[in-house]
Amino acid sequence: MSGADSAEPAPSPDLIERGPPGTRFGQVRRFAEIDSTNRYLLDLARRQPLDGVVAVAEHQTAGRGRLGRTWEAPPGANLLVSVLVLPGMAVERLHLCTVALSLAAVEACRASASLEPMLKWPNDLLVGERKLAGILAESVPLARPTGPHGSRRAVVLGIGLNVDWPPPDDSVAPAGDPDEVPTGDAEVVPGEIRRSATSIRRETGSSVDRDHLLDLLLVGLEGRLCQLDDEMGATRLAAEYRSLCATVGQAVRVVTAEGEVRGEALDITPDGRLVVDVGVGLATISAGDVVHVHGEL
Ligand code: BT5
Repeated sequence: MSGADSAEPAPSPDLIERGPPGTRFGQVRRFAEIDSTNRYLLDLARRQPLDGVVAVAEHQTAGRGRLGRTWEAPPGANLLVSVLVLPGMAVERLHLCTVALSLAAVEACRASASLEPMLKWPNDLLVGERKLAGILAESVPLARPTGPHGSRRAVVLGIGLNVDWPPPDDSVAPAGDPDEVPTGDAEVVPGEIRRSATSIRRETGSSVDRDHLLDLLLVGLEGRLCQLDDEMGATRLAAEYRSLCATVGQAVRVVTAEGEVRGEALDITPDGRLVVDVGVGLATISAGDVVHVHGEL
Protein backbone atom coordinates (compact mmCIF):
# COMPACT_ATOMS: atom_id res chain seq x y z
CA MET A 1 0.00 0.00 0.00
CA SER A 2 1.59 3.25 -1.12
CA GLY A 3 0.74 6.95 -1.26
CA ALA A 4 2.09 8.95 -4.17
CA ASP A 5 2.43 12.73 -3.87
CA SER A 6 0.91 15.29 -6.18
CA ALA A 7 1.11 19.05 -6.45
CA GLU A 8 -2.08 19.29 -8.57
CA PRO A 9 -4.72 21.75 -7.30
CA ALA A 10 -7.90 20.10 -5.99
CA PRO A 11 -10.67 20.15 -8.60
CA SER A 12 -14.23 20.99 -7.46
CA PRO A 13 -16.84 18.28 -7.62
CA ASP A 14 -19.66 18.80 -10.12
CA LEU A 15 -22.15 17.44 -7.61
CA ILE A 16 -22.12 16.35 -3.98
CA GLU A 17 -24.72 13.81 -2.85
CA ARG A 18 -25.38 11.83 0.32
CA GLY A 19 -24.21 8.25 0.31
CA PRO A 20 -26.49 5.36 1.27
CA PRO A 21 -28.18 5.84 4.69
CA GLY A 22 -26.69 3.89 7.58
CA THR A 23 -23.17 4.01 6.16
CA ARG A 24 -20.14 6.18 6.92
CA PHE A 25 -20.31 7.41 3.31
CA GLY A 26 -21.93 10.75 4.03
CA GLN A 27 -20.58 12.54 0.96
CA VAL A 28 -20.37 11.26 -2.59
CA ARG A 29 -18.42 13.79 -4.64
CA ARG A 30 -19.17 13.35 -8.33
CA PHE A 31 -16.88 14.45 -11.15
CA ALA A 32 -17.63 14.49 -14.87
CA GLU A 33 -13.86 14.33 -15.39
CA ILE A 34 -10.89 14.14 -13.07
CA ASP A 35 -7.33 12.89 -13.35
CA SER A 36 -7.77 10.14 -10.75
CA THR A 37 -10.28 9.64 -7.93
CA ASN A 38 -7.53 8.01 -5.82
CA ARG A 39 -5.23 10.97 -6.32
CA TYR A 40 -8.05 13.38 -5.38
CA LEU A 41 -8.82 11.59 -2.10
CA LEU A 42 -5.14 11.15 -1.17
CA ASP A 43 -4.73 14.92 -1.46
CA LEU A 44 -7.87 15.44 0.60
CA ALA A 45 -6.57 12.99 3.22
CA ARG A 46 -3.40 15.06 3.63
CA ARG A 47 -5.36 18.29 4.10
CA GLN A 48 -8.51 17.09 5.86
CA PRO A 49 -8.75 13.37 6.67
CA LEU A 50 -12.51 12.81 6.68
CA ASP A 51 -13.76 9.26 7.18
CA GLY A 52 -16.16 8.16 4.45
CA VAL A 53 -15.74 10.67 1.61
CA VAL A 54 -16.42 9.05 -1.77
CA ALA A 55 -15.18 10.29 -5.15
CA VAL A 56 -16.76 8.94 -8.31
CA ALA A 57 -15.92 9.92 -11.87
CA GLU A 58 -17.50 9.51 -15.27
CA HIS A 59 -14.03 9.74 -16.75
CA GLN A 60 -10.44 9.69 -15.48
CA THR A 61 -7.72 11.28 -17.59
CA ALA A 62 -4.94 9.60 -15.57
CA GLY A 63 -6.59 6.59 -13.93
CA ARG A 64 -4.04 4.77 -11.82
CA GLY A 65 -3.22 1.10 -11.47
CA ARG A 66 -0.56 -0.21 -9.12
CA LEU A 67 3.18 0.43 -9.59
CA GLY A 68 2.68 3.34 -11.97
CA ARG A 69 0.41 1.42 -14.34
CA THR A 70 -2.67 3.03 -15.87
CA TRP A 71 -6.35 2.19 -15.60
CA GLU A 72 -8.31 2.54 -18.84
CA ALA A 73 -11.99 3.32 -19.29
CA PRO A 74 -13.79 5.48 -21.84
CA PRO A 75 -16.12 8.23 -20.49
CA GLY A 76 -19.42 7.11 -19.01
CA ALA A 77 -18.83 3.36 -19.37
CA ASN A 78 -17.57 1.92 -16.09
CA LEU A 79 -17.68 2.45 -12.34
CA LEU A 80 -14.65 4.48 -11.26
CA VAL A 81 -14.80 5.17 -7.55
CA SER A 82 -12.59 5.72 -4.51
CA VAL A 83 -13.39 5.97 -0.81
CA LEU A 84 -11.40 7.59 1.97
CA VAL A 85 -11.50 5.66 5.24
CA LEU A 86 -9.73 5.91 8.59
CA PRO A 87 -9.52 2.31 9.75
CA GLY A 88 -8.61 1.48 13.32
CA MET A 89 -6.45 -1.58 12.71
CA ALA A 90 -2.66 -1.87 12.98
CA VAL A 91 -0.73 -0.70 9.94
CA GLU A 92 0.45 -4.27 9.14
CA ARG A 93 -3.19 -5.31 8.73
CA LEU A 94 -4.31 -2.51 6.43
CA HIS A 95 -4.27 -4.96 3.53
CA LEU A 96 -7.56 -6.25 4.96
CA CYS A 97 -9.21 -3.09 3.61
CA THR A 98 -8.56 -4.43 0.08
CA VAL A 99 -10.07 -7.73 1.18
CA ALA A 100 -13.16 -5.87 2.44
CA LEU A 101 -13.61 -3.98 -0.84
CA SER A 102 -12.99 -7.14 -2.91
CA LEU A 103 -15.78 -8.99 -1.13
CA ALA A 104 -18.16 -6.03 -1.32
CA ALA A 105 -17.49 -5.79 -5.07
CA VAL A 106 -18.18 -9.49 -5.63
CA GLU A 107 -21.47 -9.18 -3.74
CA ALA A 108 -22.46 -6.05 -5.70
CA CYS A 109 -21.85 -7.90 -9.00
CA ARG A 110 -23.87 -10.85 -7.76
CA ALA A 111 -26.80 -8.72 -6.63
CA SER A 112 -26.91 -6.40 -9.64
CA ALA A 113 -25.96 -8.72 -12.50
CA SER A 114 -26.13 -12.30 -11.15
CA LEU A 115 -22.44 -12.50 -11.99
CA GLU A 116 -20.08 -14.55 -9.79
CA PRO A 117 -16.54 -13.16 -10.10
CA MET A 118 -13.61 -14.84 -8.39
CA LEU A 119 -10.73 -13.03 -6.73
CA LYS A 120 -7.14 -12.99 -7.83
CA TRP A 121 -4.77 -12.07 -5.04
CA PRO A 122 -4.11 -9.33 -4.19
CA ASN A 123 -6.43 -6.91 -6.00
CA ASP A 124 -8.37 -8.26 -8.98
CA LEU A 125 -11.86 -9.53 -9.65
CA LEU A 126 -11.84 -12.10 -12.43
CA VAL A 127 -14.42 -13.85 -14.56
CA GLY A 128 -12.58 -16.91 -15.82
CA GLU A 129 -9.10 -15.55 -16.45
CA ARG A 130 -10.33 -12.11 -17.49
CA LYS A 131 -10.11 -9.04 -15.29
CA LEU A 132 -13.48 -7.50 -14.42
CA ALA A 133 -12.20 -5.06 -11.80
CA GLY A 134 -8.99 -3.87 -10.18
CA ILE A 135 -8.47 -2.35 -6.75
CA LEU A 136 -5.85 0.20 -5.79
CA ALA A 137 -5.26 0.78 -2.06
CA GLU A 138 -3.04 3.69 -1.10
CA SER A 139 -2.45 5.32 2.26
CA VAL A 140 -0.94 8.39 3.90
CA PRO A 141 0.16 8.85 7.51
CA LEU A 142 -2.02 11.01 9.71
CA ALA A 143 -0.42 13.87 11.63
CA ARG A 144 -2.44 12.90 14.70
CA PRO A 145 -4.19 9.58 15.37
CA THR A 146 -7.86 10.17 14.67
CA GLY A 147 -11.13 8.42 13.84
CA PRO A 148 -13.28 6.22 16.05
CA HIS A 149 -10.51 3.70 16.73
CA GLY A 150 -7.45 5.89 16.58
CA SER A 151 -6.34 5.43 12.94
CA ARG A 152 -2.71 6.02 12.17
CA ARG A 153 -3.08 6.16 8.41
CA ALA A 154 -5.79 7.38 6.07
CA VAL A 155 -6.56 4.76 3.45
CA VAL A 156 -7.88 5.43 -0.04
CA LEU A 157 -9.50 2.42 -1.66
CA GLY A 158 -10.17 2.77 -5.37
CA ILE A 159 -11.90 0.36 -7.68
CA GLY A 160 -12.40 0.34 -11.42
CA LEU A 161 -15.28 -2.04 -12.15
CA ASN A 162 -15.96 -2.68 -15.82
CA VAL A 163 -19.66 -2.29 -16.53
CA ASP A 164 -20.01 -1.56 -20.26
CA TRP A 165 -16.41 -1.60 -21.46
CA PRO A 166 -14.75 -3.62 -22.88
CA PRO A 167 -17.81 -4.48 -24.97
CA PRO A 168 -18.78 -7.96 -26.21
CA ASP A 169 -16.30 -9.29 -28.80
CA ASP A 170 -18.73 -8.91 -31.70
CA SER A 171 -18.83 -5.14 -31.26
CA VAL A 172 -15.05 -4.71 -31.13
CA ALA A 173 -13.11 -3.45 -34.14
CA PRO A 174 -10.98 -6.17 -35.80
CA ALA A 175 -7.51 -6.76 -34.38
CA GLY A 176 -4.79 -4.57 -35.78
CA ASP A 177 -3.63 -1.12 -34.92
CA PRO A 178 -5.21 -0.41 -31.53
CA ASP A 179 -5.50 3.27 -32.45
CA GLU A 180 -7.16 2.52 -35.74
CA VAL A 181 -10.47 4.38 -36.22
CA PRO A 182 -13.20 1.73 -36.45
CA THR A 183 -15.69 1.59 -39.27
CA GLY A 184 -19.41 1.47 -38.45
CA ASP A 185 -20.36 1.00 -34.80
CA ALA A 186 -17.40 -1.19 -33.79
CA GLU A 187 -15.62 0.03 -30.65
CA VAL A 188 -11.87 0.37 -30.44
CA VAL A 189 -10.34 -1.58 -27.58
CA PRO A 190 -6.56 -1.71 -27.05
CA GLY A 191 -5.20 -5.18 -27.83
CA GLU A 192 -4.08 -5.90 -24.26
CA ILE A 193 -7.51 -5.08 -22.80
CA ARG A 194 -9.23 -7.07 -25.56
CA ARG A 195 -7.22 -10.14 -24.56
CA SER A 196 -7.29 -9.84 -20.78
CA ALA A 197 -10.31 -7.82 -19.64
CA THR A 198 -14.04 -8.26 -19.41
CA SER A 199 -17.09 -6.30 -18.29
CA ILE A 200 -20.53 -6.96 -16.89
CA ARG A 201 -22.02 -6.27 -20.34
CA ARG A 202 -19.53 -8.56 -22.04
CA GLU A 203 -20.30 -11.40 -19.61
CA THR A 204 -24.08 -11.07 -19.26
CA GLY A 205 -25.16 -9.37 -22.48
CA SER A 206 -26.73 -6.50 -20.57
CA SER A 207 -25.68 -3.47 -18.59
CA VAL A 208 -26.45 -2.48 -15.01
CA ASP A 209 -27.24 0.91 -13.53
CA ARG A 210 -23.92 2.30 -12.27
CA ASP A 211 -25.54 4.33 -9.48
CA HIS A 212 -27.33 1.23 -8.20
CA LEU A 213 -24.06 -0.71 -8.40
CA LEU A 214 -22.31 2.05 -6.44
CA ASP A 215 -24.98 1.98 -3.70
CA LEU A 216 -24.68 -1.79 -3.40
CA LEU A 217 -20.91 -1.49 -3.25
CA LEU A 218 -20.95 1.17 -0.52
CA VAL A 219 -23.53 -0.63 1.62
CA GLY A 220 -21.54 -3.87 1.31
CA LEU A 221 -18.26 -2.11 2.06
CA GLU A 222 -19.71 -0.54 5.20
CA GLY A 223 -20.64 -4.00 6.50
CA ARG A 224 -17.24 -5.42 5.60
CA LEU A 225 -15.32 -2.55 7.19
CA CYS A 226 -17.37 -2.99 10.38
CA GLN A 227 -16.36 -6.66 10.39
CA LEU A 228 -12.74 -5.51 10.58
CA ASP A 229 -13.40 -3.86 13.94
CA ASP A 230 -13.17 -7.13 15.84
CA GLU A 231 -10.83 -10.08 15.61
CA MET A 232 -13.50 -12.68 14.86
CA GLY A 233 -15.04 -10.58 12.13
CA ALA A 234 -11.66 -10.04 10.51
CA THR A 235 -10.91 -13.76 10.61
CA ARG A 236 -14.26 -14.53 8.96
CA LEU A 237 -13.58 -11.89 6.31
CA ALA A 238 -10.22 -13.43 5.42
CA ALA A 239 -11.82 -16.91 5.31
CA GLU A 240 -14.49 -15.67 2.90
CA TYR A 241 -11.83 -14.06 0.74
CA ARG A 242 -9.95 -17.36 0.69
CA SER A 243 -13.03 -19.29 -0.43
CA LEU A 244 -13.44 -16.96 -3.43
CA CYS A 245 -9.75 -16.70 -4.23
CA ALA A 246 -8.86 -18.29 -7.57
CA THR A 247 -5.16 -17.94 -6.72
CA VAL A 248 -5.25 -20.52 -3.89
CA GLY A 249 -4.32 -23.96 -5.21
CA GLN A 250 -2.66 -22.61 -8.36
CA ALA A 251 0.90 -22.73 -9.54
CA VAL A 252 2.00 -19.11 -9.36
CA ARG A 253 4.82 -16.78 -10.17
CA VAL A 254 4.83 -13.77 -7.85
CA VAL A 255 6.90 -10.70 -8.59
CA THR A 256 7.65 -8.84 -5.36
CA ALA A 257 9.86 -5.88 -4.51
CA GLU A 258 12.43 -8.39 -3.17
CA GLY A 259 12.42 -10.62 -6.24
CA GLU A 260 10.45 -13.42 -7.85
CA VAL A 261 8.79 -16.28 -5.98
CA ARG A 262 7.55 -19.44 -7.72
CA GLY A 263 5.52 -22.22 -6.20
CA GLU A 264 2.03 -23.34 -5.28
CA ALA A 265 -0.27 -20.80 -3.66
CA LEU A 266 -1.45 -22.56 -0.51
CA ASP A 267 -3.42 -20.12 1.56
CA ILE A 268 -4.39 -16.59 2.53
CA THR A 269 -3.41 -15.63 6.09
CA PRO A 270 -5.95 -14.03 8.46
CA ASP A 271 -4.36 -10.66 7.67
CA GLY A 272 -4.74 -11.16 3.93
CA ARG A 273 -1.23 -12.24 2.90
CA LEU A 274 -0.49 -14.96 0.35
CA VAL A 275 1.28 -18.15 1.45
CA VAL A 276 3.28 -19.88 -1.29
CA ASP A 277 4.90 -23.31 -1.03
CA VAL A 278 8.26 -22.72 -2.69
CA GLY A 279 9.45 -26.32 -2.34
CA VAL A 280 12.02 -25.72 0.39
CA GLY A 281 9.53 -23.99 2.69
CA LEU A 282 6.74 -21.45 2.80
CA ALA A 283 6.93 -17.83 1.69
CA THR A 284 4.37 -15.35 3.08
CA ILE A 285 3.93 -12.42 0.73
CA SER A 286 2.39 -9.03 1.55
CA ALA A 287 2.50 -7.39 -1.86
CA GLY A 288 3.25 -8.53 -5.37
CA ASP A 289 2.04 -9.24 -8.88
CA VAL A 290 0.76 -12.76 -9.39
CA VAL A 291 0.72 -14.76 -12.59
CA HIS A 292 -1.39 -17.92 -12.52
CA VAL A 293 0.98 -20.24 -14.35
CA HIS A 294 -1.32 -23.16 -15.37
CA GLY A 295 1.33 -25.82 -15.71
CA GLU A 296 5.06 -26.06 -15.18
CA LEU A 297 6.65 -23.43 -13.01
C1 BT5 B 1 -5.28 -2.27 -10.71
O1 BT5 B 1 -3.96 -2.07 -10.95
O2 BT5 B 1 -5.93 -3.20 -11.10
C2 BT5 B 1 -5.93 -1.15 -9.90
C3 BT5 B 1 -6.91 -0.38 -10.71
C4 BT5 B 1 -7.63 0.67 -9.88
C5 BT5 B 1 -8.44 1.60 -10.72
C6 BT5 B 1 -9.30 2.52 -9.90
S1 BT5 B 1 -10.42 3.45 -10.86
C7 BT5 B 1 -10.82 4.42 -9.50
C8 BT5 B 1 -9.53 4.67 -8.74
N1 BT5 B 1 -8.84 5.83 -9.23
C9 BT5 B 1 -7.68 5.51 -9.82
O3 BT5 B 1 -6.89 6.32 -10.35
N2 BT5 B 1 -7.48 4.19 -9.74
C10 BT5 B 1 -8.55 3.53 -9.03
P1 BT5 B 1 -3.00 -3.15 -11.60
O4 BT5 B 1 -3.11 -4.45 -10.89
O5 BT5 B 1 -1.68 -2.48 -11.66
O6 BT5 B 1 -3.58 -3.36 -13.04
C11 BT5 B 1 -3.38 -2.40 -14.06
C12 BT5 B 1 -3.36 -3.15 -15.38
O7 BT5 B 1 -4.69 -3.63 -15.67
C13 BT5 B 1 -2.99 -2.29 -16.56
O8 BT5 B 1 -1.60 -2.26 -16.75
C14 BT5 B 1 -3.70 -2.99 -17.71
O9 BT5 B 1 -2.94 -4.11 -18.13
C15 BT5 B 1 -4.94 -3.55 -17.06
N3 BT5 B 1 -6.11 -2.69 -17.24
C16 BT5 B 1 -6.18 -1.34 -17.43
N4 BT5 B 1 -7.44 -0.93 -17.51
C17 BT5 B 1 -8.21 -2.05 -17.40
C18 BT5 B 1 -9.61 -2.29 -17.41
N5 BT5 B 1 -10.51 -1.32 -17.55
N6 BT5 B 1 -10.01 -3.57 -17.25
C19 BT5 B 1 -9.14 -4.59 -17.08
N7 BT5 B 1 -7.82 -4.42 -17.08
C20 BT5 B 1 -7.35 -3.16 -17.23
